[in-house]
Amino acid sequence: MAPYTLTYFAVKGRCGALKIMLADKDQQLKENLVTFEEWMKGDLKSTCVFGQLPKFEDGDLVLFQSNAMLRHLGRKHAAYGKNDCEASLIDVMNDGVEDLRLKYIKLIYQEYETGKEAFIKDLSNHLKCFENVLAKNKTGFLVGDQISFADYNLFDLLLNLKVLSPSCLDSFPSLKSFVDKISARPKVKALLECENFKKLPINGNGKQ
Ligand code: GTB
Repeated sequence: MAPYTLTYFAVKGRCGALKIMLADKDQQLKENLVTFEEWMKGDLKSTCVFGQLPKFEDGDLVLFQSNAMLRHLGRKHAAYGKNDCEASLIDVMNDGVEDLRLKYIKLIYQEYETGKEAFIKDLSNHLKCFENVLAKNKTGFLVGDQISFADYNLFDLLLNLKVLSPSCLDSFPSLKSFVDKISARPKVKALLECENFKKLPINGNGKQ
């Protein structure tokens, strides 16, 4: 039996990073796909702490909030640094990824037609911050010398941003190499090439 269960819509959305991390760490995931029709009935929503999905189960432990799920799995699968200071620096990086993801989500769900050009124009300012961190650390990871949940989260977001703006990493060599290296990790590569994963839309409204 898979030790982990994820209940979510049939999109990559807020669970791309989690799926990439679990694949890379050779962990099985059971997925309960929820249709929007089923969600609209409200029964499942009423059981979710914040009225939203994803929901993640690890045995009897039930989690909501995608970043809490990443942290939980980071703790369990050696992807949360080697000591408390590294863990805190990983939190800093993950909060930075979340800030950029929220801007991306706002663009996708609220202002795609009117805001896309301005978003892409401003994107370099955000990417530059991650570029600087990677260039300074030199290990290929955001913090320390081992992969963390913040790396998986940044990687997943960069894949989405490349779909939105294919040239967005062109002036960022460290980010480009970061994406290339994580994409080439054998289990990540296998997931990215797997039809079930590939066919999932990035977002719930068809925009990307
Ligand atoms: N902070 C939370 C987290 O990180 O987990 C945010 C979770 C969240 O935004 N959940 C959205 C949700 O449950 C789904 S992700 N929305 C339903 C509701 O609020 O009632 C975005 C999304 C929206 C729609 C679809 N869709 O239609 O397929 C898929 C994904």
